[in-house]
Amino acid sequence: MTIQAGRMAARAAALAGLGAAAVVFAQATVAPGPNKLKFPEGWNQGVLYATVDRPDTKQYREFYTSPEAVQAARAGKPIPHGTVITLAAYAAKLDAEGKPVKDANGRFVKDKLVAVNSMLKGEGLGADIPESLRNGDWIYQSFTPDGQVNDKANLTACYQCHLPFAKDDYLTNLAKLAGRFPSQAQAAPAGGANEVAVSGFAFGPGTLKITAGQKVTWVNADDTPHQISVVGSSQRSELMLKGQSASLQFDAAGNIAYICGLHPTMKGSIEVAAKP
Ligand code: HEC
Ligand SMILES: [Cu+2]
Repeated sequence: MTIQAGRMAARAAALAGLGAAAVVFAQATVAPGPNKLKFPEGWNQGVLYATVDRPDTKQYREFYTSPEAVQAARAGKPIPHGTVITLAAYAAKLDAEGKPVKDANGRFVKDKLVAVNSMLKGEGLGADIPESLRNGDWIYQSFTPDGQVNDKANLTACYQCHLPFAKDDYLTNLAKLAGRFPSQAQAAPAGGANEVAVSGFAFGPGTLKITAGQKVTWVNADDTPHQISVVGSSQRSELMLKGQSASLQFDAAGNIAYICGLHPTMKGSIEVAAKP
């Protein structure tokens, strides 16, 4: 295999891992390397408005932005042009067994900074982005902890993954920026029939048994959004923010494998029995 072919195969594999959404937009790409989003010096002096534990990648993440962006979101106004939002990804501190250590509140403890991922909103910035990937006026960049552009980052994937959040100005956590997240109490799954809890980046139960024609409802208890994406099919649920639920109906008997459209390492299945 030539180097070029090898690279393309690796890229195809990386895209495939993203699930069905990625496949639809696989033609258009965004060139890696430097762009108009420069390293946001002093990013950690902005407003820390959210943190997320990521059991799937054993990371702890912090979201930072400007006070102006927070004010706008709280007032229900559009995020102002010139806003940079930065996601700092840290390795989570691990115990002797390699499991993330938890603090008194049950949250991950941060270890080394591994990446600084930013998005910038600016008048007309989206013009450089292929239309099928465009996230309004936003552009994305990934930096190493020392502030260098990460040339290996798959910037196309940034646009693909954030695209479904278009109605929230492409932010996965606009609700959190606006300070209107549902309380923990509302997020608890009701435990009804054919219900799957999404909690700690896992599906419970991992395998659910239903009868053809029935609906399955997922309830997200995590701080981070999730989405159900059926493997080998275009069937996907709505995005679920914390406390939200989404349903899918399965009409044919068989074994259904599904993943989270945003976190493809999250896997679950449904055994659909034929109607008696
Ligand atoms: C696999 C899907 C996926 C990809 C690829 C992705 N993101 Fe995200 N992004 C998310 C999710 C989900 C969150 C919410 C936090 C979390 O779960 O880690 C998020 C959060 C963010 C945030 C915080 C603001 C917000 O509310 O959304 C920034 C900034 C961000 N991502 C930048 C990037 C950049 C830059 C890239 C590309 C280098 C990228 N993302 C690639 C899914 C993705
Ligand atoms: Cu998920």
